[in-house]
Order: sequence, then C-alpha cells, then structure tokens
Amino acid sequence: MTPEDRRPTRVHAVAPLAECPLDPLPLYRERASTRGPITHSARIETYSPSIEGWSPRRPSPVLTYPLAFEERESVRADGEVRFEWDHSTLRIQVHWPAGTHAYGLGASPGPLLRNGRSLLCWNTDAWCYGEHTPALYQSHPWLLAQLPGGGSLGLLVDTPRRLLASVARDGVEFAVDGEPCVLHRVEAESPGEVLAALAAMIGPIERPPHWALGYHQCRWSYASADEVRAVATRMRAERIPCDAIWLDIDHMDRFRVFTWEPERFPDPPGLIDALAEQGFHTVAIVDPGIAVDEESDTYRAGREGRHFVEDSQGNAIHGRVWPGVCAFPDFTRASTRAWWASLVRRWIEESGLAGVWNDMNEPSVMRTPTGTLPESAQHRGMGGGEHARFHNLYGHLMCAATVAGIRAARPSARPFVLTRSAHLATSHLAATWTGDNMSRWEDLAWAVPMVLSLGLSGQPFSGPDLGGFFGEVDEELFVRWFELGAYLPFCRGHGEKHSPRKEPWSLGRTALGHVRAALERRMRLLPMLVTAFDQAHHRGLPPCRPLWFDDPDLWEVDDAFLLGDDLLVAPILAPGVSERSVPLPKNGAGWFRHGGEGEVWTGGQAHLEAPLGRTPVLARAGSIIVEAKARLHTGEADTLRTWHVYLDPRGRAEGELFEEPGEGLEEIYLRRRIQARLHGGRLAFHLEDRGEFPQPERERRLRLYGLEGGPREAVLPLGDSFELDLESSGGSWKSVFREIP
Ligand code: NBV
Repeated sequence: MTPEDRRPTRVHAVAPLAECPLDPLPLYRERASTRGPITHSARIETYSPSIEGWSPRRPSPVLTYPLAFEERESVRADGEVRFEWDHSTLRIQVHWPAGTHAYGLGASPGPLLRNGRSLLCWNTDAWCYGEHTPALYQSHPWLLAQLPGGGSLGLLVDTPRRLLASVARDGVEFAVDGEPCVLHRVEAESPGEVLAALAAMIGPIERPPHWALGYHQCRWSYASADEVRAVATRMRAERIPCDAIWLDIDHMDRFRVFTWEPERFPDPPGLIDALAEQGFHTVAIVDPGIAVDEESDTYRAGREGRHFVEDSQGNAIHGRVWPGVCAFPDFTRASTRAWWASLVRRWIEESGLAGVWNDMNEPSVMRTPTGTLPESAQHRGMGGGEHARFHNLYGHLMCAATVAGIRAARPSARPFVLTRSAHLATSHLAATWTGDNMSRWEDLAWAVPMVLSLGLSGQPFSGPDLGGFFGEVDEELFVRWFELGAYLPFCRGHGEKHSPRKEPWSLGRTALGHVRAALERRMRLLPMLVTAFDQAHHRGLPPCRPLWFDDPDLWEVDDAFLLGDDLLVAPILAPGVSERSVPLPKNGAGWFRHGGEGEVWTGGQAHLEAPLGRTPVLARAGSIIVEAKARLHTGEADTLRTWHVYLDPRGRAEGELFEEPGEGLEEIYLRRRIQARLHGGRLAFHLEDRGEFPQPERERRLRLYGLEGGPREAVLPLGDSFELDLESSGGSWKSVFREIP
C-alpha cells in the first residue's frame, strides 16, 4: 500500500448556521478573569448550558491557569451563543455577523481561513495527510475570529473531548461528544490581545534554549553511532549551520523505549559527548508504547505499578506499535507520570541527551480500525473514565511527564521537548511539528498556513519537516523548503526511512550552497528570533503572524507572513517560479528589501525577484532589525551585531531587542528599545534598557536604509546614546521618501 492509497477522503460540508437551528437550553453567563502570568485587556465571558444534574468541571481539564468568576447572570438562550444537549452530543452555536473571518483550530492542510470548513479535534496519526484529512495529530478547540467592524473574538471550548467545529458564514457550531462543557468567549480590540488572553489561560510558552532555534538535522533513522558521527563531521566540513542531531527509533534495542541498540550504539554518552564537542545537541525519540516483555525491566515495573491503560476488567490493554505488542502508560495518573519522569530522568542522566522527541503519542496503535486505543479503554487518573474522554489529552500528559523527567535530570537548564500530539495547553511544555508531510509542492505551501494557524491557536513554536518526510524531492523543491524553513520558528530537516537521503548535501552542490545560505540567514536573524520568542513568552504573540495582523483587508493572504513585528516573508511555494507579488499592509510607510540595496515599496503590491537562492523578505520602514554573525551553531562566539536601520519618511526608526544567555532558567535578560532619529545630517541613537544582561564586547555595525544613493554603512560606537555625522562620511542625505506627502 502506498501512502497515496492511505489518504483519507472524508470531507465535511458546512451549512449556514441559520439553517441548523438548535433546541436552545437556558444558559448562564459569567464574567471571568485569568490569574495567568500574562496581562491582557481582553474581556472573558464564560457560558454554561444549564443541564439538569450537570455542573461545569472546575478546575478546567484544559486550562492551565484557573479562571476567576466574578458574577453569574442568566441569559436568554436566543442570543449569539446557543447550546443544545441531547444526552450524547453538546452542540454550541455562536453566531456572528456576515463578513467575520475565522481562523485557528490548530493545524490543518489547506487555507488559513476556516470559513466554510469543518475540522475535527480528535488526535490522529494522519500520515500522508491531505486537504481532506478530517483530523490531524493535535486538538485546539479554539477559534479566533476577526469581526467585520473591527475587533477580535476568541472562542475556547473547554473540553478535551472529540469535537467537530463547523465554520459557516454566519457563525460556528461546535459539536462535542459525550459530555457537556462550557464555552469561554474572549473579546478584544486586536488579535494580539485575544492571543494574550489565550496565553494567560493556557500558560505562555517558556523561552526556548537558543540551540533549539538553530537548525536541527534528523532522519528516520541514523542507524548507528558511526553514521551519526559521519553526518556531524560532514555538517561541519560543509560549514552548514546546525545545532542538533536527532536519533529516530533505530537507536533503540528492538524499539524498546529508553534502551540503546548495543552493537550499533555501544557508547551513547561517548557519542553524545563527542557531538557536543562539535557543538551539536542530541535529541532522541521516545514513543509511549512499552513492549510487553517480561525480560524488560521497564515493562515489569510498569505492570507491577499498574501504570498501564486498562480495559473495564482491569487488564492492561495491548496494541501493536514498532516493538510489537505494547502496553500504554496511563498518563492521567500522577503516579504514572512520576514513574515515566523517573525513566526519562535516568535516560538523560545516563546518556547526556539534550532534548526529547515524543512521537506516536496520539497514541498511535497499528493494525486497528481506529488507529488508537479503544474508546472504551479505562483511565484511572483525573477523575477516571473511558479513553474517549482522555484521548485528546494523551500526548499533552505524556509531555508533562517528560518535561518533569528532564527537569529532574537538569534542574538548571531549559527543557526541550518536541511532541507530535498535543492539546490546546501543550505549548508551554513542548514545541511541535506538522507531522508526516510529503515531498510535494502542495505540502510546502500548506506549511505556511499550518504554522500560522498553530501560532493563532496558542502554539507559537512549530515547523514542518523540511524537504518533506515521505517521497523523493528534487533540487528546486528541496531548496525552497529550506528557504521557507529558515524563517519558521522550528527548523528541522527530516526524511522517512525509505525515501532518498535529505541531508543538506544530498541534492548536489548547487542545492547545498543555497541551503547553507538559507541557514546562514536564519543564524543571522537569531537575535530577532530570540526577541520574537520573548514576545511569545510574555505577550502570547507568535513569531510568525498573518499579514492581517497589520491590515484586516489582507484576511485571505496565507502565502506570506510577518516574522516578528517588522519583517514580511514572501516565500516561493510553487515550481518554476522566480518572482512573486505580495500585497503590502496599508498601515506602514513603506517596505524595504531586508538587507537589500535600498529598494523600497510604498503601497499596494510589491513585486519581487526570487530566483532559486533568494527568498523575498521585506523590512518595515521605521524599524530596526538587529542581526548577528552567521555562526555554525549557537555555542560559537557571538561577536557582531549589525543594526539594519530602515528610516521612515520622517527619518525615524525604532526596534526592540531581547538578549539573554539562552540556556538557564534565571531571569537574566536585557529588553532594549532602540530609537534612531535623523536630523540635520546627524543620526542620533537612543537606547532604553530594562533588565540586566552583561553585554559581551561585540562589534556593532550600522546599515542605514532610506537615504538616496543606497544604504550607508558605519561602525557604531558602544554606549547608550550616540550620534553619527552622516554628512562628514560623504555626501548630503536625502530621504528616499521625500516625494511622499
Ligand atoms: O519514528 C519514525 C517516524 C518518525 O520519523 C516521524 O517523524 C513520525 O511522525 N514515526 C512518525 C513513526 C512512523 C511513521 C510512518
């Protein structure tokens, strides 16, 4: 069977809500406020259906930070929120005015816009997914809508249950399986404020260790320590920036988790140390399935501790995964999570691994009709109940246990976990990727809306398998994958076992040159990425944002995106293309080509040259983008900062920079606001700092855009306030914007 044959084809059509009236229930509305660590200006209201014998679960099974309720008001059931409960399904309708644009609900291949689509939240191993795959690996019962008159709306269905969200023109219907729940309605002036409220409810992401923002090299699988060493050596010999090497399932002894195949990986700590000396962090995979094998200590301890998911008779449920017949930890139980954490801890302490990759944690179970555990399987923690109730939380809880293990092994380091399965609140525990994509142009194009949508759904740290996981890739597609991936939050090359090799050098010297250059561009942008992740951490803002964050008229654009506050990335996503147009957000004074020769676009569309080797990236007039030197890995000396100063028509520019050590948990940082102002031939800089992070001695260079005759370059003095005399460095200054009224 080829991956093509396995592609599901179910499609859901969405009828207008007006045609699907509900039998309304009385409902209660309560004003709520979050006690989360992020402040926001959004208004949160919680709607509960009034169902006899049922009351909302508090604390919520989904939210990390509890909501505090202020008042309870009984509302007529014919308002914009309606509920219907038929003892098996809860339907929630939220009506909105025509012209509302809906987004969110996690990652799904296809357009970013959710209107007219129906998406299922039911965590599924959806390998080779396509536009009609009903459900992917993760559940985000959260929708973000932009209202036609301005303002943003967030809807959070507070349930881990299977849920179908059908988004019509006039509203959305959520159909929730098996158990009533409440709806949180968040309203604010901007999408950023709604996302801040979401982060306050689910917990903001931690600032990642800087090495996790570098390039990661993976393959299913590097099958021996020798092969891993050869990849690492070649990576350095070819001077390709790379921070991490990943070990997929073949590092294990017969796929038994927390083991090493003794012949092919005879000395894991020796290997990991040697990689670390070359500047690589090592990440290894772990699956939840534990081989049923009386010889295995892990299995015996699990059985003796009654740590496995059981059937209604109290027998551990078995299912097949890579190692053969397996049992599955019941992560709903605190004692099982503690047991798993102890396994992770020992594994890390003994090997020196830097990070953990949680795969197959939907959980994926092979050769069953549903691809997962039976819905009737029993969990014994969190109030207990059937698997249907906890299925969508399985990956999330596995991440919680994994993070606890990493923290125990390395109490002073930032943990790094990558997870395939997740629920709404998993982002504060783990980064994610978009699963088993294919080496096709459509998968490349989907990567943009998928990453954007995850960002709009509370998960700012994601990326696709660069190169495409399944299938053969040609040179052009391969290069375009990396050219896009260099600007996405998580940047990892990966390839399936039977597919041709997909390391940066696998497609020949020309492709290698382009891939190296793309990854060098990423490394230069690291200070900006670190700043964007700080915004994710303290404001809930994803690093990659749709253009409609800036201009609501661009509601349909999902083939270009904003990176941080001031860059606009317009990747090439189709074959044979060497130029493209991108609509520009209206509210800016203009856009420069980032790092270019001073080209500027002042409105409408930018038409951009993009032969292989070039990704169009624009910088907002009035912004300052601070770049570093392209290093081979984040552990290398960081000795240079280049300030790209893009003047606006008034001769001003402003930027934000967050600097920190990038490893430990201490709150050591510098949040710096840089202002530049051109006046009478002099460029004055003013720096405003919050926090303290002792700055290493670094050279500071300026590249100044916005003057006639092209960018000017200068070495900047150190210090908090300084001026440059532009006229003395030759020529008089004239703004490129001077004709603009
Ligand atoms: O562990 C093997 C793969 C892994 O490479 C991939 O990234 C995961 O999404 N894993 C799935 C299991 C098998 C996939 C067919």
